[in-house]
Amino acid sequence: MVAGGWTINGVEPNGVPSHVMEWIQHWAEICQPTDIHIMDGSDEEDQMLKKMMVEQGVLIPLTKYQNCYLARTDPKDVARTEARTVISTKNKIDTHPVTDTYSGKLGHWISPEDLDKKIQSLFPGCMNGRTMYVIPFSMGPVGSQLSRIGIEITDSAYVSVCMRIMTRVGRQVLNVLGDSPFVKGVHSVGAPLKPGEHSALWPCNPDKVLIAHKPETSEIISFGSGYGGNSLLGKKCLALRLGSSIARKEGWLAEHMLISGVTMPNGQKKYITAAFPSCCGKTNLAMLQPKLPGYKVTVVGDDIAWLHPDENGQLRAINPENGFFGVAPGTNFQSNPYAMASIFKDTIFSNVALTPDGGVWWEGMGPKPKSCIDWRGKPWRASSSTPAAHPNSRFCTPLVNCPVLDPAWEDPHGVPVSAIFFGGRRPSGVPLIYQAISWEHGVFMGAAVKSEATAAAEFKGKQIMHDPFSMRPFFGYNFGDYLRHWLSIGKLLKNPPPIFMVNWFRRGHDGGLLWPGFGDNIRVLEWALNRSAGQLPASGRCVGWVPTHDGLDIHGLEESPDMEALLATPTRFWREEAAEIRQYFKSEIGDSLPTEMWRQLDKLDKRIEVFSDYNVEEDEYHSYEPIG
Ligand code: GTP
Ligand code: SPV
Ligand code: MN
Repeated sequence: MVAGGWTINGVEPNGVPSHVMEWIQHWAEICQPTDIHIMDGSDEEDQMLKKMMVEQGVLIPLTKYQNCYLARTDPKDVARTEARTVISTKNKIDTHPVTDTYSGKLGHWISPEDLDKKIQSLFPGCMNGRTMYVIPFSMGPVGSQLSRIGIEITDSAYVSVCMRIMTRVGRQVLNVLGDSPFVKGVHSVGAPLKPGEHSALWPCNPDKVLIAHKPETSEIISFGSGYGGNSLLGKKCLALRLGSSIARKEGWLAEHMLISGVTMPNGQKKYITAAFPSCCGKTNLAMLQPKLPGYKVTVVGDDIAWLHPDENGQLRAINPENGFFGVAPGTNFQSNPYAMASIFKDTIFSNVALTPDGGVWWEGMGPKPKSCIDWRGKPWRASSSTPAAHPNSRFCTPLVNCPVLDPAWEDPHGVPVSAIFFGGRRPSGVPLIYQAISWEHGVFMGAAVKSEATAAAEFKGKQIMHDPFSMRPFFGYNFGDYLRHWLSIGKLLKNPPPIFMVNWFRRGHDGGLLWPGFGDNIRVLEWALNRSAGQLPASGRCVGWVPTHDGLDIHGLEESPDMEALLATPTRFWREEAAEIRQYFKSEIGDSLPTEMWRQLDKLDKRIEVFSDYNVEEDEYHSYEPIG
């Protein structure tokens, strides 16, 4: 009934392993919550928590839909806070590839001593006046060899109900855990209450945010933010930051990737994975409705992939998650019909607009409502100059809602991977698609990914930033070692999957997008899968293999795309790009960079000169003016 004086759900915590109880008690003594609730994951519990939050005004029921709610965050707590996200290792070099000219761009390091000091200054009494929820969760199917168990302590009921969507939560997880170790996650919104004091609708502590990871002890400490990526600790914190570090030790990969099945008109099915930076199209590609006849795409995951080489040298992927935490703006019945078919039941929306009929709206969803309540809770009119929904507003939806969920989405052994994609938002210079010449070249391509900044993290403007492997915000260890690990995984694979780079975001002279994107991206996947099967010729260029001028099926497109502009590899652009990558490698990765990456860069330099007659589009680069 009690743990160190705390009532637990008012009942005996039967079946909670003693090492878990000791850990809960340890943190309860520090955080001083009013009471403790160990989540059982049941529907009744879910409804109880939602009802409570509705009464408190934290959740707004969306009467137009079934079991859907809206949460509005504090305007200062709308995205991941990369500058306050840290990795703590004994030695700095285990976190960040360069220590002498440390920039923190590839992982913010903090010493264990300094982290302890911060924790001691932030956590004592931080849950005063609040309930401490204890969430046992499994990343990956409960009981699978490839899954990992974590327990999150949090003082946010919102986090508890979202974790139940995004992960597998409940007593069955504790049963599987037994007396084994688990990943320990501690989260507080950092807003204790004095007796009689009322909580803000979205309690948080933006000035004191800290998202810390201790890979050496499998611990996560998160303070001050309730935003998804900062507070749902199974997702980026466990599945990517700690996950990548665990994966390195155990010989697999934890990646910021979607996983999808593509069934071709001949009935053959291939699985692909794709890494695009945050807010660059994973959810959309993962469940695309193909605009080419005879194709079908089914989704295994839209954000995170755990990739294991199996005993036959085949790369296999599982999605450790149980839900979608997807970007709302831009989602509509044309761009992503299967997302639209998924999100109007059992969903928690954050920072979207509320329509008068109890529904939601966001920019790019469809016709503007005449009026609504915007994401800040203020009246909004179609003539308003500010967006009604925050650009990083999201839907949090169970995977099982998706009508094109792949039948193997919970296969404990994972699905076989036939092709790997990288991509980003590149307004100029980077072709719609190209193929790496080798696994090593593909690893280089991943290392050199750049993309326009988006609203998913707190950055200003549309600067083009390095985001290697789309993992810059999520590396759990030294990026040089990460590259070495990728190179070594290639050696374990019998037929390493071909690696491609895609770019849906190239712009023409008028500043408009050259490629329709979304469902038409199947045309690009088709080319890649035919290349993987060795069934298509391609044109060798400086970047790698590029489709021949008629290589892509563009029949049936409303407007004929300018394929020459989409596939051009302007020499001048690539000279500057290669020089810039060299500079980046030198300053940000330094001596940690595997020599193979320098070799790949030298080869790129050579190819740029050999293929320099492909410079017809040279002035494209200079005429581009970023729009918006
Ligand atoms: P995270 O959840 O942040 O990791 O993002 P994500 O990679 O899953 O991005 P998502 O698919 O949610 O897309 C983000 C934004 O890009 C949305 O506004 C989409 O409408 C837009 N987008 C996605 N695919 C395409 C595309 O093919 N073309 C264009 N023009 N926009 C796209
Ligand atoms: C991303 O930013 O890449 C996301 C959203 O997928 S979050 O989980 O908040 O990181
Ligand atoms: Mn993501």
